[in-house]
Amino acid sequence: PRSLKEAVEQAIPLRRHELKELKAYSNMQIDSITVGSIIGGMRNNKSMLWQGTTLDPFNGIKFQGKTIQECQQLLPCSPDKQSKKTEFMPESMLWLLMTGEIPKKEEAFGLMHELSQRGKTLPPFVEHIIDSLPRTMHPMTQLAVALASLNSSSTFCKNYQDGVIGKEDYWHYIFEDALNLIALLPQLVGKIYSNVTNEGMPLGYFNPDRDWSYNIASLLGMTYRDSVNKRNLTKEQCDDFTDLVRLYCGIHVDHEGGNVSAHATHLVGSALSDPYLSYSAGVMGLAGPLHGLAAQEVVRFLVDMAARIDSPDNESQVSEYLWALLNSGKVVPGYGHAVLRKPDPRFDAMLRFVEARPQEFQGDRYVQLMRNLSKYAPKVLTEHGKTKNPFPNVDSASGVLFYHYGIHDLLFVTVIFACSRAIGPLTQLVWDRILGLPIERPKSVDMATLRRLVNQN
Ligand code: AMX
Repeated sequence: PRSLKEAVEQAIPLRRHELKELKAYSNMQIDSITVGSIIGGMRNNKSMLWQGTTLDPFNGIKFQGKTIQECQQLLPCSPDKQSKKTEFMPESMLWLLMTGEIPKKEEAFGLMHELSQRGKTLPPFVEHIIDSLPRTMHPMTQLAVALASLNSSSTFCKNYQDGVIGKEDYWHYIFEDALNLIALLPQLVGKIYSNVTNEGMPLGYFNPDRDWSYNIASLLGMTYRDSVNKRNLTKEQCDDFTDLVRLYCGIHVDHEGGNVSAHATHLVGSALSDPYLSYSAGVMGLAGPLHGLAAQEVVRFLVDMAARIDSPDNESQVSEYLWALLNSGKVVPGYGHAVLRKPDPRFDAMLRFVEARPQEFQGDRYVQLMRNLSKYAPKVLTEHGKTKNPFPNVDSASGVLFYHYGIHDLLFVTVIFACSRAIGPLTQLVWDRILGLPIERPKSVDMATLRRLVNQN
């Protein structure tokens, strides 16, 4: 079977040719910029090239033109899931995003083995750095520090400094670094998690024969065979947890290019900072409460609300809680979106995971509350009248499912998000260099200029 790199190489001539054709139209206007966009977070500006995913306000995300459900039907699952086809491997999604093609089963398995070989051991200096960080430091900060420190092992950085590579070839080294970074995430996350929650004692083992998500689950201590399994989960629950990681990490990879983590990675990478530095910047952005940290905030909010209401079915108490939150000037975490105007299909995919396991989740009042909230909260938010989208977003469901299986350190939910989000922006970074995209440098204007432009019109 082809390696991922061979498949990317096959895809290059066509894409480079398409870009060359587009360059002929460089002066053609396709969009206009409004004052509202300049002072309103650049909403709706079409100003970035992004290949892997597109986002429609009403239909949500498509991965190389495929919906989540199509991906679930088409993308290969891990080798241990062949009899019971469930969640696809994020490795298969990485292949799809990088190449635009659905990988053959053997190609996806080959990539799985390649990643586990690349990610078997954490460089000792990185372990050392993580060990030296205060255990109370937010795990997202620890992850960003660890990723940035890996810059000293960047093959791109080394070869660029040695002056031995030409622009056309940058991508080979960016590809190497990107794959190594993705491969090391299970070990990085496991190390940080065991430091934060288990006094540095490992909670599980890295199994080089298993897939990337299995190793994330294992190092979080949640697999039956390779982990400490402190919570005494049954084998079925452990397997379900691994499937949850596969599903979650498979669909959180990317959300077109303008979101903070993707855009930050792309922007920093445009200065030819290597993938470790670039994605470290992406992780810093993901750690904001209006972006990825909402995943953690949602669980806090559900746990707090559940303690103050009689039952998850009590709509009037839930609404009262939401109004108190809104009246205190806070946002309802897990609701609203900068682009989407319908419930997030990724939220629906997480709900389908719950619905496929009724016995497991029927007694969990937080999960019940999460489901009911998706019916109650849109009414309150609509009446409140501010948000353009009163529906649940991706972060509404995910954290509470991890919480269900025993990830009670809420700060960690966003770190699992960061594992997944590496895949989309790093894929784009490889393509940025294949296509030779330049350093990003939008023009800013001051208020006086803006006022002058307004008066001229
Ligand atoms: N609760 C209360 N108010 C909300 C709201 C929510 N969930 N979502 C939006 N609003 C408010 C905004 O704060 C804004 O108020 P303002 O005019 O006083 O500043 C107004 O509604 C209009 O905002 P908008 O155009 O609908 O949204 P936006 O593009 O400015 O922001 C987002 C989008 C996601 C930051 C916002 O909906 C929000 O803060 N949601 C809660 C946090 C959250 O769930 N974030 C995760 C998003 C997904 C992700 O990136 N992981």
